[in-house]
Amino acid sequence: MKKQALNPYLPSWEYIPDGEPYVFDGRVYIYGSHDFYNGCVFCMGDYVCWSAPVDDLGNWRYEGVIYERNADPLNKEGKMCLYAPDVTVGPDGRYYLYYVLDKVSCVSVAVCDTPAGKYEFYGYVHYADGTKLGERQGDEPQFDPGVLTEGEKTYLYTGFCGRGDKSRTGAMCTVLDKDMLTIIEDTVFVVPGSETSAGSQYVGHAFFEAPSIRKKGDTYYFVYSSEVMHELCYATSKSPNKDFVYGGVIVSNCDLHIDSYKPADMPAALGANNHGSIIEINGEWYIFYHRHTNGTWYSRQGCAEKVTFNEDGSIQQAMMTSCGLNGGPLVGEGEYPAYLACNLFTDKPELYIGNKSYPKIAQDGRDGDEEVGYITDICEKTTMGFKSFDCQNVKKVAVTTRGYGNGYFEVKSAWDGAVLGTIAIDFTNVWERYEAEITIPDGVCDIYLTYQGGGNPQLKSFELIKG
Ligand code: FUB
Repeated sequence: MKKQALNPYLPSWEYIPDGEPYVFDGRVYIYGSHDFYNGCVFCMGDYVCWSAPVDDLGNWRYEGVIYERNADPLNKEGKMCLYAPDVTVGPDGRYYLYYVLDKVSCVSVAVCDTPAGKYEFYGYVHYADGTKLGERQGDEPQFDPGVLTEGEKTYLYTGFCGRGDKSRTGAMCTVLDKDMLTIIEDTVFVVPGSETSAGSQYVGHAFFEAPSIRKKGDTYYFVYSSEVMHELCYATSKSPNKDFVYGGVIVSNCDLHIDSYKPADMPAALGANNHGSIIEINGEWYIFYHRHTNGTWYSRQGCAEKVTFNEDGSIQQAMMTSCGLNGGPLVGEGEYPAYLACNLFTDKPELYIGNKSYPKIAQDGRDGDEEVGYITDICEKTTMGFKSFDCQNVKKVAVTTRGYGNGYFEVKSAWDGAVLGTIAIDFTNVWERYEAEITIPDGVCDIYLTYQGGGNPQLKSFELIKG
């Protein structure tokens, strides 16, 4: 049985940000960092991998740990974190994993014969004389490698440019030999950072981090996180390491700039840093990115949305949804977990996550406990949006809540739309289900719940019930 694909696409207790998707032998593999639920910093875990059949994107399989953090000779004690990796297939047909540890400036490489087997440490990217890239006088520190192999050359894209840091120039590209380690073309800068973007087309969207590269037809798409962090932007070129032209925003993890259902400058989810890439799966293109949970920057989860290319190759910004890889709306019947909320805001929308008392997605237990996520710290006028559902003859809606909440949920099909009905809830220390007769209009429809009342209830799920 095919499962519906959801956002986030992995189980809600898994925290894999910085996702780089690739299709190998009929399966989509996702390579990313590994955050912890309640982690105190980014990337506290070993690299793990998940995969799904290209024609069943709701059916993800855990491939296990593919690389342990202390496998790198520089990190024998495991005190450094494995930051965002990328994978490429070398000219020898083997899979090469590129990454940078959080406290060093060089690029490490590991290798494996299969996409998701046990990767083994292989070496550091270096100049012909053996000096590591990032350690030669004048080198800028290496960060967030993105890789593309063409023939015997591998293009390595790196960089991190904080606002105000004049020591950083922009995103870099360095060409490696067929051994996947030795530099054969020196580093060039391909996209400016905020300190070098003045007067360029990149102003306001200068390179921050998360370089990633894909090729579509004869065009290279350079995907990166911009200086505002929550957005993934792109630039295009006919060449892998020069002449990139700014394209636009592909996705923002707070849906900024999207003006179809809200004002463009209104954040509709809690944003923060972002990292991912585009990929073609079964003839459709998607953007993979991550969202933020638990009121912190350190518990990020992978999401994906379909992307639309215009005739000229430009990309339309994708809206955040609850059903990204599903290829269409979710079935408008049955119980859906609240952690699928793609919109979450109060009457004072916040752009960046971090306010501990703001509503958020959380889970019970500790990292690794397979506890399904829910929304906590709901306060008066909290709105939770779920997109989209194919509804026919829905006559009742139920919610399951717990906690100190004494009020009601308004049910709507637009966050600022007419109230279709209300569901009253009460204080409870266990999950309790409440239902009301509410007709949802037939057709493809979004579900919005707005809480009105006192206290701070938690929402486990909602249910669409046919008449
Ligand atoms: O995951 C750790 C760091 O956060 C990555 O290396 C960056 O791209 C950002 O997502």
